Formats: sequence, structure tokens, C-alpha cells
Amino acid sequence: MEKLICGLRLSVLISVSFLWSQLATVHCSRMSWYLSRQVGHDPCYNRDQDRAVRCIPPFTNAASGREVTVSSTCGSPPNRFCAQSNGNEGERELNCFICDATHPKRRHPAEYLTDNHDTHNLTCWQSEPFRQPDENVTLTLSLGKKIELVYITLDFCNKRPDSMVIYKSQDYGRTWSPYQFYSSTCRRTYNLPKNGEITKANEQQAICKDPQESERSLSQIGFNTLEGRPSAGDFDMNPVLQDWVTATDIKVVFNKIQEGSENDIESSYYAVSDFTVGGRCKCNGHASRCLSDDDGNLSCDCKHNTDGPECDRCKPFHYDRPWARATSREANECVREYIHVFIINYGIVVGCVAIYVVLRLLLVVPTWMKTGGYLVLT
Ligand SMILES: [Ca+2]
Repeated sequence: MEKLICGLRLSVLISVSFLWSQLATVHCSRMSWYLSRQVGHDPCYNRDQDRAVRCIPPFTNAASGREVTVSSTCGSPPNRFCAQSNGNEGERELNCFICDATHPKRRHPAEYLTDNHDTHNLTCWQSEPFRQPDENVTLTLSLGKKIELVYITLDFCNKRPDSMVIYKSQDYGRTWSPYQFYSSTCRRTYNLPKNGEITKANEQQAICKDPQESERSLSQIGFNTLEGRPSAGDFDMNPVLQDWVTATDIKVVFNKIQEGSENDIESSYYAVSDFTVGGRCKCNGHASRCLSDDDGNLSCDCKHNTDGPECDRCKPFHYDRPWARATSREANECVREYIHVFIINYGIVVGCVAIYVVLRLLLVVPTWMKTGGYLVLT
């Protein structure tokens, strides 16, 4: 008889617990949906159908205003440099100037690489002049978090380099891998074929291009991360390319100046007016914006019950199904799960609940702990 009462009370208790948790879930979900609509439409949720949808941060210049570390800057001490320009009658003129790091109008510091780009009033970073044509000059840019890159462009104030490499890092500068090579002598300089073939088997392959053949503007070099990649049209479902476009840092190494500059030291330098990195903050389709802290570090404003710097995991208590990146068809929202343990401090129910608790913990806790969860007693 006692066992029967215990069983009945336990089943009633579990039923009430389950019903309460479901009601609370529905209530909280509706309340959260209602409040989000009171403060403006959230692009991570469909306004009409009340369901999660993929959302992505806006396209931006991820380099804008960020610090670039350079291996060389002119003007300390002041030096003379010369640049060619078109004269009034179209002839080429050589004009010479002074770079002086202490003079406000004659300085060419690294911050001019990522300041506001005004084509009517160009501000140029400039390296020291050098005697050897193949002296390396390096620009290193930290993006503050993982970004999905669409393109990288460099606008030059004098001649473009003959040979240069763009590298990327996905671990904040600890390791680097080549992104794109440029050279008029790909085989001799980098031991790579010119315009190498990209197939579905090597979509993460960096290739070498001749900038004289591939660039439309004589003063620009631009790298489109997905150009020529066979699966670019299926980017949404292609984790290889999703990884290929992801970077936390970009490094540009100028390896050689153009022919014709190397015999004149005053014309042998690199000068860049704008370093642009077009892309989106990487949030895996689970955030519509990234937030910046006081140090300039970015983090996704995660929705869909996700968490992590790139919304790359489910947040605690939401492990009912595995995490997945959102697609245009499915938001892959993380789903809430519950462990509710009720302890009633009287009579025989305490014993029944103790058995229920032990069994429940034995079944659930190992998996729960593996996924980073923790337990709450209510
Ligand atoms: Ca500039």
C-alpha cells in the first residue's frame, strides 16, 4: 500500500513538474518575443511567423580606423623622396618632397592606411626608401575577431609593387597561411605557376597572379576571396569555403618593387593611401550585429539561444539538439532543455523524490557535464 501511494504521489509530482516547466517555457518565450517587438524588430526573428531566421551583421570595412603595424615608415630622420606624376601637357614629371615624421603636413604614418579615405585629399603611409629592390616591408592588421572576408584592396600612392603576398591568420597572429600571391615572375619568385587552377579538391589553395594582367586600376591591387573558387555559388553549405574566408588578422608583405624603380633610391619605397578589408563579422547566422568593447575587441550579439565569440555553441541549458550554423532555409536555433528537481520536505514523498533524483542524475549528468552544462535545484 505504501509503495502504491509512493508511486501515485511520484507520478503526480513528475506530471506537475513537467506541466509547470512547459507552461513556463511557453510563457517566457512569448514574453521575450513580445518584448523584442516593443523595442523594434529583431532581424534574427521573423515578424509574422514568430520563428527564428538566419541573421547576419552588416557588410563593413573591417580595417577602418584599426591600427596597422608596419615594419618601416619614412621620416625618422627626415628623408627626400620623389614621385612621378602627369604634367599639364600629359608628360611625366618627377616631383620631389620631404618626409618628416615630426611635421604635421610632411608625415606619412601607419594610421593613414586606415583613416577616412577621401579621394580628393589622399593621406598616404610611406616606407623608408631602400637600396635593394627586394627588401621586405610588412603591414600587419588585427581585425579584433573572426571576420568573413569578401575582399582586400590596397590603393597605392606611387607604383604598385612587383611582388607581394597577402597572408591570413585565424588564431590572432600565432600562425599564418598564404591567401594570395602577386608577381610578374610567379615561378621564379614564389615557385608557383601563374594563375594556377583552383578545383573543388583544392579550394583553399592560394594562387599567384600577375597584377599587371589582372588589375583594372594601375594604382590598386584587389583580392576577392571567392573569385574563381568552384563552390562559391554554394557558399551557404560549404564549410571549406566558410573556413577559407575566415580570418582574425591580415598581413601584407611587399617583396619587390617594380622594375625601373630600383636604380633610384629616392623613388624606391612603398606608399599606400588605403588598406580596405571588406567583410562581415562572423556570427554563423546567429547575430545581426557585433558589439565593441573599450579595447576595440568585437563580439557577436548572439541570438537563437547561442553563445561564444562567433555564436559557435549553444548557451547553457540549450543542448536539446547539436549546434549548427544557420542557413537561408533553417535558422538551426538551439533548443532549451530542463532538469527540474522538486524536493518536498515532508512525509513519504521525500523518499520517492530521492529515488527519482538519483535515477535522473545517473542518466543525465554525464552527458550534461560533457556539453558544458551545470545543474540547478529548484
Ligand atoms: Ca589614407
